Parts: sequence; structure tokens; C-alpha cells
Amino acid sequence: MRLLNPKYFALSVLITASFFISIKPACAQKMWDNKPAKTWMTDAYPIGNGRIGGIVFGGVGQEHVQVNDNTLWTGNETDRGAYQALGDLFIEFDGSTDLPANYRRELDLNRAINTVTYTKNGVNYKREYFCSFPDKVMVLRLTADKPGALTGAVRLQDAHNTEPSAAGNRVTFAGKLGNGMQYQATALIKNEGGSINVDGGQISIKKANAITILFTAATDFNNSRATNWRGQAPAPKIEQVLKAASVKPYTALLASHVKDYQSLYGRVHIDLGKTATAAAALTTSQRLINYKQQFDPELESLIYQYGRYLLIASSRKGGLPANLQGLWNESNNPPWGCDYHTNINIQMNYWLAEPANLAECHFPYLDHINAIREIRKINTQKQYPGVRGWTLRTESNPMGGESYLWNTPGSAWYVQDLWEHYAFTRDRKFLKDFAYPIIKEVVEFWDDHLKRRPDGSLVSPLGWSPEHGPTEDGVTHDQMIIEDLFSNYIEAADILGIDKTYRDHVADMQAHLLKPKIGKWGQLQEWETDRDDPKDTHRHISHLFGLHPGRQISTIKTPELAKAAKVTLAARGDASTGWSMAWKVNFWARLQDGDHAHTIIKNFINPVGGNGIDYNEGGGIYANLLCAHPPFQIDGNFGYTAGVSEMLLQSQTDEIQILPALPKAWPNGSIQGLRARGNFEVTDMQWKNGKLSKLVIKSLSGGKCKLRTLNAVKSLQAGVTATAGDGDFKYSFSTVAGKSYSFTL
Ligand code: FUC
Repeated sequence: MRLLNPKYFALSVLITASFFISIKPACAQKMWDNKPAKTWMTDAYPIGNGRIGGIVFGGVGQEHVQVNDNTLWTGNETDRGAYQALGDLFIEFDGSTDLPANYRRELDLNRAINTVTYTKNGVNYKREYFCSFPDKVMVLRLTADKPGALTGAVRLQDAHNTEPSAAGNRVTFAGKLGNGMQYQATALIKNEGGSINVDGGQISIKKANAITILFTAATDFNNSRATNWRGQAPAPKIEQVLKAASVKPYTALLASHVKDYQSLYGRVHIDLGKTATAAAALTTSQRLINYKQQFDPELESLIYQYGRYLLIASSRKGGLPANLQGLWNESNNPPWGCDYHTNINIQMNYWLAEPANLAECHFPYLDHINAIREIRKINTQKQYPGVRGWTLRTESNPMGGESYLWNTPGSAWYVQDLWEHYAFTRDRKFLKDFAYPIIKEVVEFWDDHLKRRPDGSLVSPLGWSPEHGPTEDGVTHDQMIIEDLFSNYIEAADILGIDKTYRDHVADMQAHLLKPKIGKWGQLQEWETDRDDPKDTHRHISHLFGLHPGRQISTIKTPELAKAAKVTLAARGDASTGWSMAWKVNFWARLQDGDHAHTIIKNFINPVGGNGIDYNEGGGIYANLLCAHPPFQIDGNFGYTAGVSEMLLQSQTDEIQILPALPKAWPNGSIQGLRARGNFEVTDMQWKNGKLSKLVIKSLSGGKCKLRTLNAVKSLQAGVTATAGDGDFKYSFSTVAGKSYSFTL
């Protein structure tokens, strides 16, 4: 234990009003390539507004944007069905496949705009595409620097094979799935100069100076069981959207999109170090290939921000949660139904939401949990007659439909996010009116479902450590999730000052839960029986839930269990499928081993080629930086961003840990805008030579702030107390809502 140098007590923390905090200008966060995409999964870039999205190929002779609407699902309340492709938008030019001069396609993460530029026959062409959340349309703007240079045709293709039709300046397709769900997609084409005409089922363009395409889609899905999951028909919804958007000039659509997007994306800036200029100038796909040889921290920070970009693009308030592929899917029979996978995947999608300052984007998942409660109760009753509450099977859909095995702790893992939203935001109304009743009913499920052994201990009956090993009582994964659920419930009841008797009952159950065990090779046991195989490298490491995303195991509070978790993690190895590696970044971060977390990052940023790779052979990322399970699965992108956040800041204990797992690979850097539990925003955090050099924390709700730092803070004010930590430095002070606290080092 290091003792604090008394000089650190002498100085003062500067309290500054929040408007003095300067946010750094956004640095260039762009992905780009010098040729059109060949393959949907590996090369093309995604855009989206949380409900509709596109995968952009950027072809020259023919542009292809594969399109989705994330409400388009087969299945129903009982059958999981599958998330469906919507179709394709093509802009046919001369069909040539030659690569023209100056070709560049780029995805600008700062503005969420996909650009394609090139020079052909002396004309400079430019296309800009984005998906607007406020205007509910995908906008494609085509321009050239010579008049009359745009000649071609716009056509649509329905992934369910209805025949598109064209009328006026629109192309449309519409149909109905086997479950009765109606859908429609429409592209409205506006020309500046030249002419446009209906040409069969498409719109032809002749010698236009500029073209704006407004694409939108809808289904009759409604996120409510009360209306049988159906609402307004797609046609009038599309009519309304196009009516409003088509009277706005392109510049207005662009401005409202950028403003809306940046209000979320612009909250976090990250600098993990500089990449050599020549290396940074390469295409993104080349940088990915060079990554293992060429130190490229800017690629690491780009992938960090890409996770944030992808969440904003696939999960916006009022809509459905991000599925296994976010919302981008070209198949009607996608892997695992492109579903809500309940044993790690949908949960991982949302780990970044709160710490990476995108709490609003968390709501689709939180609302989904609320939306499926009723049907889940009915379906759960059929399987487990007489229980209160509800739970899930491994595979799920927006209507609470299901397939595959029962995943009894699934609902408890789901409702962890309800607690986390409160823990980060301190939104008491949300806790009381929304979160608490749902958390409580899941507690009641376990109250009824737990098995009491003769010795009084409580075990989850016939659990399954996901995708691994035997089905038996008391598997560690289940026990840890239930323990987390009970902790969250007890804290919630205490904060709200309600249900005291039941709260005490839950505390008693918690005290009797079978505890995690340390096995014969020092590992954390996956099962009650000490049978773990030290050579087992299975991708699921479910028994470490208590380390992450739970809070039962920590290096500070339960060092023995943390040590055992480390033994387990080391045995499972560093290379795995995409999401599994992303989880390992989080695990190593929680074990405060930044260098090992960075080793996993290096494995994660592994260029994976074409499709069809056996997922047992290990994952990585594709040239478009989407995570390869393989195949494409977006959880790894989100998990990576969460993991890097965890390396820089943690708050799962009652302290805010600053730079808990900073690797040697990032000696100098900074991050602005991370959130910590307790409703704190770390508005600025900078480090030099591996040591914290500046820290500004804004308190948004007031209350006590406890900090833990590796190197000492030099400047403290009266009222801030410092104590020797366990090899660290600890500071504790009361905060006032709205004030920023700036530490000098
Ligand atoms: C879990 C994992 C698989 C895959 C699937 C979607 O079942 O075991 O690896 O990620 O979800």
C-alpha cells in the first residue's frame, strides 16, 4: 500500500462552470477506399437512421444500395421467424466496370455521410448519401461539375419479388409477408436540369445537372402487443414522409441530418495516439491489412468511434433495438435469423450505450424489454407453470417470439440494462415508473423458480452455461446473473424506499445463492462440479459474468475471485470469434490488465476475408470494419467500443476509476465525454507517458464523487479528502449538480 504524500492535500481543485470546458474540435474520422465495394458483407459501407438503412457499394457504372427496414420480420409472438431483407436500390449509369480516375468512396463518421467521387470523361462526379432520423428518409444526392452530365435510371428491387412500379417521379414496391405484415418502399426522384421520365418500372434520367433521390420504407409493424403488433399501413406513412421531405431543399435535409447526428456523435472525442502520416494516408482496408505490422492507434480509435456511429445508425429512440447485424441484412434467411440473441449478443450491443454517451440510443432495447413482457409471461407460464414473471428462450424477435432452448437467466440479464440506465443517469422517475416494476417481476420469476437445497442454498435448476457443457443445477453463469439481478433490485428498492419486506426477502435469497467456486487449477469454476478443462477455448465465457458486465467480481473487492477469473481467461486464450474477443477486451479491462486487453484488441483487428469462413476458425473484422464472427455480427463492433471505454474509465464499483487499464501501447492520449455511473461526465481526461495529466469531471446530479487514480492528483481543494488506496490514490468529494471539477496533475 502506497501512502499519500501530504503535499497533495494542500492545493485545490478548481471548480469551473461547465461553459469553461472546451471540447476539442472533431478529428478526421473517416473510412475510405479507392475502389467500389465488391461484397456486401465485407466491403460496402453501412448508413442508417435507426429504422431504415442501406449498404452502399459505390459502383460507377451502376450504383447499388441494398436497403433495410428493421421492422420487417417474419414470425410472430410464438415463432421467432427471421429478420428480412427489404430490397435494393439501383442507379443504372453506363454499366461500365472500369475504375475511373480519382475514385474515392468514403464514410465520414463525423457527419454520417457516405460520399463517392470520381472523374470520368473530364467530369468530376460527386454523390452524397445519408439516412436522416429527423426527416425519416435516405437521401442520395448526385452532382457533377459540368451541366447535363447525369444520365441513367433509378430502379428498385423487392427482396420478396413483387414487381416495382413507377409513376410520376416515384418508383415503389409493396407487398405482404406470410405473417400478414405489409411493407412498402418508395424512391422519389428530383432532377435539376435535364428530364426524368417513367420508363417501365423505373425512372429514367436524361442530362440532369443534379439528382436528389429520397428513399423511404415502412411496414405496418407497431411496437405494441395491445395492437397485435400492427398499426398504420405503410402507404400513408410513406406519403406523409415524402410529402414533408420533398419540399425541403437538399441543403436543409443535409443540415437537419448533420445537426441531429452530431448532437449524439459529437459528445465523445478520442485520441489514442498518432499514426505515422504515410500509414494514415492509406485506404482503410489497407490499414487493416498492415495493422499487425504498422502501429496504428488512429485505426483503433476509428473503430472505437465506428461502434458509436453504428449504434446511432441502428438504434434510435422510438424504434427497435439493434439485432445481430444492427439493421443491415441482405438475406431472407440470415444466420441465426439475424435475431435478438439473448445469451450474450443483444446485451453486448448495448454495453457501450451509457459509457460512450449514447443513452438515448439505449431506449430501443429498454422499450423492447417493456414491449415483450406480457407475451413473455404467457409463453413462460407454458414452460414453467405457476411462476410469476417471465423469461426468454435463446432466440427472440420484436414480438417476443422465440426459438431454440430456454435461457432462463436471459430476462435477468436483460433487465440489468434497466438498472444500468438508472445507474448512469440517476433518472429516478425512470427507475420508479419504468425500470423497477420490470426488474421486480423478473426477481419474482427467480423467487418462484430457484431451487432450495436441504442445506438452504439456492440454485438455478437445470441451467446451461450458454452453448457449453451439461445442463445442471447451479451453473455459475446463472448464479451470477441472479446475484446481479438481486443486487440491482435491492438497490432500486432502497433508493425508492419501497417494498421493504420484499426487499429483505430478496436480500435473504441473495445471501443463500450458491457462491462461485475456485477449482483445482485455480480457475473460476464454470459448473458446481470442478470439471473445467484447462485446454478448453470455447468462445462463451459465461461464468465470468460477475466480472463483466456484472459487478460481483472485482480486483478491488474480491481479489481471490478476480485471480481465479484471470486463470480462466488466460486458459481460454486470446483468439476467438469476433464477439468473444470483444468480450475479452472488457474482461481484461476489468482485471485492470491494459496490456492484455490491448493484445486482444490486436487479435480483434484481424483482417478477415470473404464469407463462408467457419466461425470456429476465429474472427476479426472485414475491410468495412464490420465485425466478423464470422460471418458479420455487429455485437463485436459494439463490444469493442465498450471494451475500450472500460480500459479508460470504470465505475461499476462505487468509485470512478480513471485509466484503470491503460496499455503501454497508448502512452499519450485523451478522451472527452465518457459517462460514469452516478451521472458524471468525464468531460476531459488526458494522459502523458502513461500517466493522467488532466481530468475534468462534470457532475450532472450532484452527490458524492469517489475517484481512484493510478498516479496522484496534485491539486485538491478543501472538502476533497484523499486516502491511500490499494496501491492507488483515492479521492472523495461532494459535488454540486451542473458543476465541473478540474484536477491538476
Ligand atoms: C450465440 C453464439 C454464436 C453466435 C450466435 C448468434 O449462440 O454462441 O457464436 O454468436 O449466438
